[in-house]
Amino acid sequence: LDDSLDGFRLWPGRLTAADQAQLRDQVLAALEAAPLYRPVTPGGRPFSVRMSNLGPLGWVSDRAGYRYQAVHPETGAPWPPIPQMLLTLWDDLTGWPAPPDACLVNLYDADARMGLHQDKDERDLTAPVLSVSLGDTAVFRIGAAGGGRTRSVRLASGDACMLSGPARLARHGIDRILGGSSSLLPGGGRMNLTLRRAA
Ligand code: MD3
Ligand code: FE
Repeated sequence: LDDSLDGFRLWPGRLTAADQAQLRDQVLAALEAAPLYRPVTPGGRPFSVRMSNLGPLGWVSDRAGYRYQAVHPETGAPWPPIPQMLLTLWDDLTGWPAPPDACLVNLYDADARMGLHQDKDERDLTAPVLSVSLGDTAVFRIGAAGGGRTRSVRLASGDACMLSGPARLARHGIDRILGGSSSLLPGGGRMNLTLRRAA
């Protein structure tokens, strides 16, 4: 399209079926300690996506705004650790000299969406973001930070994508979930794991 999305890289099928199943099991176990919850926007509107976090810091949204914090907003407990598989994937794909300190877990049912937005709550906006998709395929939309045309990309189970350079501030969102496209997750749906440098 143009060079404003040059830092967008997609690795289709980066995780084997066995790795996807192992990662699913590890994250579902961690969610026992840090349950999925439904955040609200600063305006008070519930997200259609349910969320939790792994790692030293987690992204939260409530009436007070968007921020990173060290504890689960409902239990008050620290977030569980980021699975080693994801830390290794971060090293292998990003080459960034420091590990991620935040992993947002987004869980989409077949009706969930995420509107176009930019990720700007992190301290160092030059650090990449790495996303791993599990379960149902998503129709992902991405466009340049400055606006204009967007393009649609399917994110399927086991895909990884990295946003760096000019793409780090891209506008992006999830238009829809292709319900029933994967049987990886119990009860269906899609899980997205987003690794970041927050602090
Ligand atoms: C492009 N998540 O958590 S993942 C988010 O599928 C988020 O849950 C979506 O947008 C999801 O903020 C999209 C792909 C992704 C993640 C982070 C990005 C794309 C990005 C950061 C900057 C630009
Ligand atoms: Fe985002």
